[in-house]
Amino acid sequence: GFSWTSYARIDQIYDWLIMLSSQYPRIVTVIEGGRTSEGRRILGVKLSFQPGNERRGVWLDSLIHAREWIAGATTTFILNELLTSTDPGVREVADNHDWYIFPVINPDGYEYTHTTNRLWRKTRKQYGVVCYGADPNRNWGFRWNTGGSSSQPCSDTYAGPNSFSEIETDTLSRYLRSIGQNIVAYISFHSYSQMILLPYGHTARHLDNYNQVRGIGLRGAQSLAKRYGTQYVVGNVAETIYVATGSSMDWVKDTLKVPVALTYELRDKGNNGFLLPADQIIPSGLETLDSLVTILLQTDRLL
Ligand code: 0X9
Ligand code: ZN
Repeated sequence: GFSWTSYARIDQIYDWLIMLSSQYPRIVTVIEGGRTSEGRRILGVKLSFQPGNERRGVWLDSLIHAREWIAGATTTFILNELLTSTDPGVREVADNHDWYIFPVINPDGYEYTHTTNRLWRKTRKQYGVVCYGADPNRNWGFRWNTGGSSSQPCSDTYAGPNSFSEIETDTLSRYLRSIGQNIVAYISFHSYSQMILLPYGHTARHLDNYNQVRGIGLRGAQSLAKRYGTQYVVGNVAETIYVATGSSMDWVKDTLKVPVALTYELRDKGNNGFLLPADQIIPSGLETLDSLVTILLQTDRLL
């Protein structure tokens, strides 16, 4: 069975998603959101607790960066809570939205971190003789390769030869376009640093509805800290960590005009880094869900 006491492999995660769709046939639908260069599917689920009644959509994704294992485990934890929790806040946000949840959007890279190189970050498409992979969070077509990315194929932040050169980002962006008009919150989970990051990555300027979304993010960070005292910093990508272009969040914010687009950098702050012990999956999941509930209640109020 599936548990949150260890990190699951890609096949276990996909089997679990398929199992959920048979256990909750009226609520859970398995979706193929895209494909990979090694021929895998990018599987996710759509949850609708009011089938037939369209609700505003919330998108969650993780493991665009292969080594950030806590991000995928947190996403599956939250998915499970949305289906099973009896907490009134969780139930309110669960029941009142349609959910698009993709725990592993770089499955080739994720499998490679289990078989060969625990610290692999990128996709697995071959570039030239010796290099593999582009950074799928530098490959999207908004301000592509204009800062904080590399043109060297062996670099960990290789932007790719052109935007959407990766099958993963190309196919997933098409799927996102197809449902985009319904999405009110796009949330991408990464690790590590304990931050809630806001668009954009190319400039430290506070664009679009920055002030509103920052207020929502701060409320989220407050809720998160209440459970165990874990501190998160909230702010624009370029001013809070570094300039970075071609991210999924920035493309979604600009192209789909999603009101709330956020990138979480989950636990920890470098003590374990990407190698976060599995006994932190459940605490990280609980505190992150606390913040997500607050963020979505605030988002609903904003619209
Ligand atoms: O560099 C990244 O892609 C993210 N940090 S990580 O350590 N997980 O690799 C931050 C992404 C920030 N998002 C934008 N550039 N919009
Ligand atoms: Zn990342």
